[in-house]
Amino acid sequence: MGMKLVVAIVQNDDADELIDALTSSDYRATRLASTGGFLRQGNTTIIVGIPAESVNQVLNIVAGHAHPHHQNVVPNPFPTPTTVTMQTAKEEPLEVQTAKATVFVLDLERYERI
Ligand code: 2BA
Repeated sequence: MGMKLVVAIVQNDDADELIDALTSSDYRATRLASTGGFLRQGNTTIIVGIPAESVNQVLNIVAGHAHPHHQNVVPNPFPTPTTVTMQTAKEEPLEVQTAKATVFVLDLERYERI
């Protein structure tokens, strides 16, 4: 069976626990510092190369060790074109509820440890 690359974007606060859970289940994972395009705040991207039959187990681990994040976004007093669209007419804080994780599953053409 083929290989897959799971790319999971999670909140920074969830990353340690998730990495621990993946490595203790014998998955190799890489943690990348990343920044959300909407909030412009740090998040963590975790990539995991796995056999295709392990995808469901890895997604279950991600779901079990990541949490939705709730936040009120205070409008930027020096808005860029993107943040302008986040503001209401009265510039009230915008309520944002993230998912536990945003996950992409990609076909992996080749996986080697040389
Ligand atoms: P951000 O882009 O900073 O987005 C953080 C949260 O803001 C999102 O949570 C969503 O609740 C809200 N949000 C994002 N874009 C929005 C918009 N145009 N209008 C209203 N609300 C919006 P999540 O959806 O859970 O996403 C969390 C992070 O996952 C994102 O951080 C981004 O870094 C990544 N992400 C989500 N969807 C993605 C995609 N299709 N492609 C690449 N990265 C993605």
